[in-house]
Amino acid sequence: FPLSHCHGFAPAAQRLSGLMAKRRALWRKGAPGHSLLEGSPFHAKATYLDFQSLEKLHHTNTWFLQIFETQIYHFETRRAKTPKNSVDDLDIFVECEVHSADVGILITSLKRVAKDVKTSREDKVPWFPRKIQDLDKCHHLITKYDSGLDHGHPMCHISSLHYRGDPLPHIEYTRQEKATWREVYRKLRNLYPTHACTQYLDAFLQLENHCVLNLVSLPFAERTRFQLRPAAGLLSARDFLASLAFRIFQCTQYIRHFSSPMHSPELDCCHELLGHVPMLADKEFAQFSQDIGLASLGSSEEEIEKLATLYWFAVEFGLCKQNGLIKAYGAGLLSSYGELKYALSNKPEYEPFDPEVTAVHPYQDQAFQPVYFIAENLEDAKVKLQNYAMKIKKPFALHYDPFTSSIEVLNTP
Ligand code: HBI
Ligand code: FE
Repeated sequence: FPLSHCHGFAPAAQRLSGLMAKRRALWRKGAPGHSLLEGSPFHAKATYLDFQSLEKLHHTNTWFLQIFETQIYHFETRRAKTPKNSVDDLDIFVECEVHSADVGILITSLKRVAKDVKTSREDKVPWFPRKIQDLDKCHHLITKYDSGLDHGHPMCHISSLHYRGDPLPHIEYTRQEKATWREVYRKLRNLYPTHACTQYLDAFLQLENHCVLNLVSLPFAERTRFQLRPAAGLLSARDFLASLAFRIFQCTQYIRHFSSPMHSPELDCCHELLGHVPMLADKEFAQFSQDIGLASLGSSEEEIEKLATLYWFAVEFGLCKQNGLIKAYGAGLLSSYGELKYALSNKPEYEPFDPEVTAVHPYQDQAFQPVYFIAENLEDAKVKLQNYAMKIKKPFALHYDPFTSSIEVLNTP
């Protein structure tokens, strides 16, 4: 993959296309196995991929186009040469141009579908946003809008890409969608006094008093200055966590399908507004969320995975002690009637929130969690997370400047 935008570097770009022509010729001669080309200063790479079947080829092809808005210059396949492969195995050769910010994600995603991907890039620090405007590049979706969906499907409402400063997409919810929201809201609201933590209740009541769960910026401005930004769906963990570093929460706007108001396979704005928003208006919790975000910047894939797991067990499914009782602060619980009741019943297992342990605990996204992690209180969770984050190895230190909403990088090598 000859990657990166070549900002005005024509001679180097030519050199690169020369290299690619050679690489292509070699490939046509049937060079075996995998190979890699690193073309500094563009981190250009060429790699041969062996895929199991045509199905994967099809999947990969559309996947490239959708996720990376990729410009593909060349796409060529051949039957795999290795004798042990079945007749269906293919080698694929792709030349494409991707923004350098996307290279790391591209490689990680390739590793999910290809047998063997070699790259020297992992040793380097992955790209991360330094200014709030850079979040315009943090929009990689994991779930994709499928154009085959019928027009009544909630995801048909998704806004296309949003850029900082754009007006918020205005959504005219249908009567059916409003009815869904009302049902979810009423049912859950009954549980909050007994099941939600005080921080949640406090912010929830303030939001209700403003009578505007769709105009949430007001209490936010007074409390934590968290901002919501429209997102088209489930984003990559790296992108999603990076925005938290800037106190920005990427928020979906569509509402779950009316056929199952109490359960949604995808995240939707019932989950965001009833689960996340009130908690983001709490000072300690806002700092906790931002700290996970800051810890993710420039971190390895492995570390991102752990932070995403911490996010899962704390921000989505966290419980905390309060006046001798256990209460919920996780958004996944506070937006799910069934699981909120279950989590505070005597059925699940409880363990104390300890980032080292919690970050590597396997989690469940298809059913109720078999185990929940309990924080002593939100401040304690925040301090424990800060200690955990300090141990993540990075060749630099980061500092967030709230006045300019930007990241200062210290001791860059
Ligand atoms: N994307 N839009 C969006 N909303 C989330 O809550 C979200 C996400 N991507 C990943 C994610 N949450 C978590 O599961 C962690 O991986 C960070
Ligand atoms: Fe969530």
